[in-house]
This record gives sequence, C-alpha cells and structure tokens, in this order.
Amino acid sequence: TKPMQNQHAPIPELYVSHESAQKLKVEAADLPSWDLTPRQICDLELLMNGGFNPLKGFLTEEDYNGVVENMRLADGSLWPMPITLDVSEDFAASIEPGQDIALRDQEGVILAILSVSDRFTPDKAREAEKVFGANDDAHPAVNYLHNHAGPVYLGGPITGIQQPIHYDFRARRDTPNELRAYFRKLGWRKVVAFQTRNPLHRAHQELTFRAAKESQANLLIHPIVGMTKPGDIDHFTRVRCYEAVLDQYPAATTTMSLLNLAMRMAGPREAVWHGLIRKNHGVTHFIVGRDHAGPGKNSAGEDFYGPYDAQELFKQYEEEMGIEMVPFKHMVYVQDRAQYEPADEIEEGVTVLNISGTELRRRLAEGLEIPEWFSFPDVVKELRRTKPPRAKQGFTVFFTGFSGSGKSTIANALMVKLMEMGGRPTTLLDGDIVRKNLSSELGFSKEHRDLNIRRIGYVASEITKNGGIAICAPIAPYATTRRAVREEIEQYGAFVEVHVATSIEECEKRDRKGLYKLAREGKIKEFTGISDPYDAPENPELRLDTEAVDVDYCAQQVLLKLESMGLIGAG
Ligand code: PPS
Repeated sequence: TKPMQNQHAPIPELYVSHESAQKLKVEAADLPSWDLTPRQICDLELLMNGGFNPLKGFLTEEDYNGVVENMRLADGSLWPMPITLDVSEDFAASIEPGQDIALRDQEGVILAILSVSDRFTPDKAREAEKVFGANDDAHPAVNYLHNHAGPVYLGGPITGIQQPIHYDFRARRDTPNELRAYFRKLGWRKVVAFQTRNPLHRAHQELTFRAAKESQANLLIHPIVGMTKPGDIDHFTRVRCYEAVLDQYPAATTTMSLLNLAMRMAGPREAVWHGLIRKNHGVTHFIVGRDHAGPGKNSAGEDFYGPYDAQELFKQYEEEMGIEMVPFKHMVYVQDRAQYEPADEIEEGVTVLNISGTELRRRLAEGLEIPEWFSFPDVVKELRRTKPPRAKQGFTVFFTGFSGSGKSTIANALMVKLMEMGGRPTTLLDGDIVRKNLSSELGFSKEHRDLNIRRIGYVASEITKNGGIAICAPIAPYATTRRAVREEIEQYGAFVEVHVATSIEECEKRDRKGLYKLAREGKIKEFTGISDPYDAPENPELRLDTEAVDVDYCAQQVLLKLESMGLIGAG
C-alpha cells in the first residue's frame, strides 16, 4: 500500500497562474471550441481543482478501457468512473489528435484548454454493463449515456484557465485545497464526511452525529449541488434545509461545504468514487449507507444493486484508498423512548416509527402534518415553501375543440368563477387573444398551428411554474402537440385537458362568427373540421357535452373536476 498522504498538504490542481491564464485566454480565442454541457462543466471543475486527482484531464482511450474493465487507469491507479468528454460526430470529425481545443461554459467563457491526444468511439453498451451494471435506460446514467451523451469521446490533458462561475451560495463552496486549509487551520485531523443529495431529517442528523462520535472525528456535511437524480429536490431548497440543520450539532464540531459533482447514481462504483473525491478534499472517514447512490429500480422493477453492495466494494478498496468507511446504520424512531436507534439493535415488540420518502412527498402534496419526531420545523418550513400543497400550486386548464364549440365562453365563465373564489392569479389565454398578442404573424398551416400552441404552452408553463392558473382555449387540433405541451407543463403542476366535444354539425349550425359558411364556400382555406383535421383527445381529464347543457353548468363541471384533483381547496 502507498504511504498515507498528508491530508493537509495541498493536492495538485490543473490551473495555470493568473498571468498565464490571461495570456492563454487570448490565444485560446482562435482555437476550435467546444461548448460544455452542464454535466461536463461539473466534471471539468473537479478535474481542475483536484477533486478528481490523480486525473489530469479527460480519459484517454487506454485509461478509459482500464477504468471500464477493472476500475484502474493505465498506470494502475484506482479510478472507478469514466470521466470522458463526449462530443458530436461532426465536432469530432473537425478535430485531429495533437490539436488544442478551447472548452467554454454555456455563456461562451473559456474555462480550459484540452490538448486532444485521443479521439475514440466508445462501446456504450459495454460501458453501461461494466460501469453501471446493466445496459438499461431506466438507470439515469445509462439513459444519459445513450440518449444525451455524444457518440465520440475526446481525451487528453487539461490546462485550467478559470473556475466555472457560481453565483449561488458562494461562501459555502470550497475547492479541495480550500477545505484542506480550513481543516488545518481548525486543527481537524480526523474528519468524517457525509454525502447527500436529499434534505436532512432527524434520522440523518442522529446518524451523522453518531458516526462522528464513534470515529471521534469532526463532521463535514458534504452535499451534492451539481447534478443528482432527476426528480430530486432542487439544491437551492436543500442548502437552505441543511443550513437549518447545522445548528443542531454541537458548535465548532461540524461544518458544511457544497460539492459541485455530477452524480451518476452508480451505487458501488459511485461509493468508491465518492471516497476518492472526499480523500482529495482532506477527509479521513466516509459514511456509506444502505443503497449508497442507488438509482432506483430497473425496467423489470428490480433494484439495480443490492443494498450493501456499495459498502462491500468500498471495504475491498478501503486500504488502498486511504479513507476509512463508516458504515451507517438504518436509524428508526423508538416511540417509547422518544429517540432514534439503529434498527438492528432494537428488541422485538418495540414500536418504531418511520416515514418513507414517498409518504413524505404525499404529505407535502396534500398539506398534511409532518411530525416533529421526523424532521426539524425549519426544514419542514423550507420544504413546504418549495412544495406547497397541491391546492396552492399552479396548474393549467387546457380547453380544446372546434371553432365555435364554446371553448372561449366556458373558459371565460371558469375564469370568472375562479376570480370570485379569489386568492389565485389567473390568466386566460384564449385562441383569439393569443393570435392577436403572441401569434399575430401566424396562419393556419400545421406548422403555424403547432407554433401557436407551443407558444401558448410555454406561457402557460411559466404561469404554472410561478403558482398561477393558466386557462387556455385554442382549437389545438393536433394530439402530438397537445402531448408536448402537457409534458412541458407537468414539470411544474397539473395539466387539465378539457375536450369541448361539440360536434362539427352543431358548430356549423350555430356558426356564430359566420366562418363555417365562408369555409364551405372555400373562402377560408384549411378550416378545422371542414377542410383541416382535428384529432379528438382520447383521454382528456374531462369531456364536456355542450349540446344538452348550458355554459354555467359546463364551467361548474370543470370546477368540480379541479376540486376532485385537489387543485382548489378551502382557504
Ligand atoms: S389553432 O389551430 O389552435 O392554432 O387555432 P386558434 O389559435 O385557436 O385559432 C382559431 C380561431 O381562428 C379563427 N380561424 C380559424 N380556425 C380554424 N381554422 C381556420 N382556417 C381558421 N381561420 C380563422 C376561428 O375564429 C377560431 O376561433 P375560435 O375561438 O376557435 O372560434
């Protein structure tokens, strides 16, 4: 085994000096340049600041093969995760090995120069099998590999020009060397790190505190703010939650630093990777729990990894890594004793309480109680601010139907009823209003209609995101476009599709604007239902029959539907 490296001594970074950086930046402006993806920016930051030490750049083909096959670089160093620069076919074809390229962030700022030594086409199926354990798109990193990552990898050493810029929580971000210097200054020799991508509740606080006590070490809460599992609570909210929990530890024993890592959710390999990264940050002990960095279930509904696979793999490499594993226990609340205890130490017949992640999300969505034994009031307050109960979240009601079907009239009635109830900002995006204000240059070709609906969808999604109610009432004749709008909006709140199912015969008979007559005479071309298609919704949230009932009753039906979906409620 290697001699234990001094945890406080600086580790190598890939940055050049300030003066050289200024010079390089000017020279790099003429190089071919690659605009980094958000994940690549995360990787680059940790490459440059030494978080990924001993890597000196993006993996070459030889290193990549070693990492994929047996978790080792070509020189034999342990490294479990491929850190690769994936690019498009076209860009790869424009580059020759031996060439330098500028790596830019999303605003075009040059962060680094890559001296390309290797250009290769990876076997992605092999990478998925070996690194993530299965070639299954249900795994977030495998999905990324196949559906987002470019087909060609460029490898070679990096010359760091500047750190990626962050405007949030600047005081809480530390490079490995900054953390090492901090530990040195405070005289912290033993430091146990806790990795997390979730809010901390009481059980985590108990567990981390116990881990620190048992290893007689100081504690570093080291949450991921780069990229985590899709669907996780955003890092802004989480960091506010962590800050609330920090007060719960004895003063001066514990600190928090944010890690801009792009997680892969690779379970066992990820645990080893996390350990190496923490070691680089001057940490001596690392907590590995049940199902560490677990990606959830595969497409057959089974877990990708066993619950203790990560601990086992970590144990295997612990000595070589030079960082000690603190296996964490599953903590549960023992009601009779009003405290948390490790689940495996509790005698039979004792009442233990637990709230799963799914149950927590349900209680937040429905505004139900979250007991104090489970979490800290300040954490719950932050979570409720971000995830208000459904009856306070934004949503979109999307009416669709033929011209003259009654969409606008019902949408108006609904809007007035919602205004009568009060307390929720409401916007009506009626077909005619939109065509006047947002889409005045558009006609009625398929392309233009799609563009029109996309614009409505975008505005509605912004309204929904910001907690308002958007009521849309266009014809929206194409099912695929409606589906795209639904997907966009459902990221932020409910999408309630209402089919105003007035038949074309009835609409033509009413002909309130006289348009059907003109359409029949051929004076209006591409008229929906006459000379242009309409895909009737197959599974709308609500279908309204306007022929037998009045407008007020139709609007009532929509309101009742919203109530049954929990979207409007008392207060
Ligand atoms: S779409 O397809 O969703 O973009 O249509 P929309 O923006 O709702 O606009 C429909 C209104 O425009 C008038 N109009 C036509 N409708 C259908 N086809 C053709 N060719 C056409 N030309 C003009 C019509 O008055 C529609 O109003 P509503 O409110 O639906 O009756």
